[in-house]
Amino acid sequence: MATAVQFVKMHGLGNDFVVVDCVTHPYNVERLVAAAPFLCDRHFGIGGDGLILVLPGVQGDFRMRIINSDGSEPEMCGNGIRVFAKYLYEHGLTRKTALAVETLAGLIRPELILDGAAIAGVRVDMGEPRLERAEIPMIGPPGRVVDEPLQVGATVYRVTAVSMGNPHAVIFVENTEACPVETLGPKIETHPDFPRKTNVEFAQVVNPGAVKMRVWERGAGITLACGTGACATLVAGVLTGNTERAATITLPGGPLDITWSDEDNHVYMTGPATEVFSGTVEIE
Ligand code: ZDP
Repeated sequence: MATAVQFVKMHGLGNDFVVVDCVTHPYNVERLVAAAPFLCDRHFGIGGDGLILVLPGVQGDFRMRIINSDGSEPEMCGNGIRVFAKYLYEHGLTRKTALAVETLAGLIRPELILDGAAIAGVRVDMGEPRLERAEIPMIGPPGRVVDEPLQVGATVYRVTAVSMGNPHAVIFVENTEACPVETLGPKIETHPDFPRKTNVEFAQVVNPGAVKMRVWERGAGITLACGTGACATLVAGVLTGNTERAATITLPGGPLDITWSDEDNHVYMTGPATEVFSGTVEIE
């Protein structure tokens, strides 16, 4: 029996999501999860890089689940958590401007930046980056993976691996425009050294406070922005001596400000979140 599902279409810098509120509506969550590839399909469905489910929290105020457009479930989503916080506030699910949100990467803390009644942006405490190889996860001996050679076909790339809850392989390049993201991205995503696959960031250092980055996302392909990827890029920039601890990471969809605090070791991300339209869709 088909079910009518209300959704809101939102994005963070063009990284776009179908948002479904399972707090307000008693939808069958597993049926929604199974419908993610259809809902995210740009021709046969609504279209999105992922599906975000708004769920009640137990340890936190709410719980976020994110499903990639291919149906896989990542641990975290940086642009998604900003969108999630905006949704909760503007749709009346909370009056709090500082929230604790449960994710598969632990409690993540977004804070709304208000300009009068409007949300000017969202600042997120993304927690500590995980740098041990086994935490990425990546196959090999103990230690960090910083500027390490990775054989891909006939070519060796130098990668720095960072987990922001989800895995990232950051490669510094001379020019992101010249990068074959659509062909190289999937080869690194599925490289056997990454048992849970990986997101892949191609980063160009403009100066120690400014980086240009293009991304190939695990389970979603090329997207206009990746919040966890921007955080991973800044951390990789610090580990390789390429950047300061605070930098603007400019993605095809626009800039994110990222800071890796030397006080609490947490990564902080600031950027926008936008609602575009809402509607009703039928799922099986
Ligand atoms: O780790 C993954 O499988 C990603 N595709 C999840 C989504 C990450 C995202 N782009 C972000 O902003 O962090 C949404």
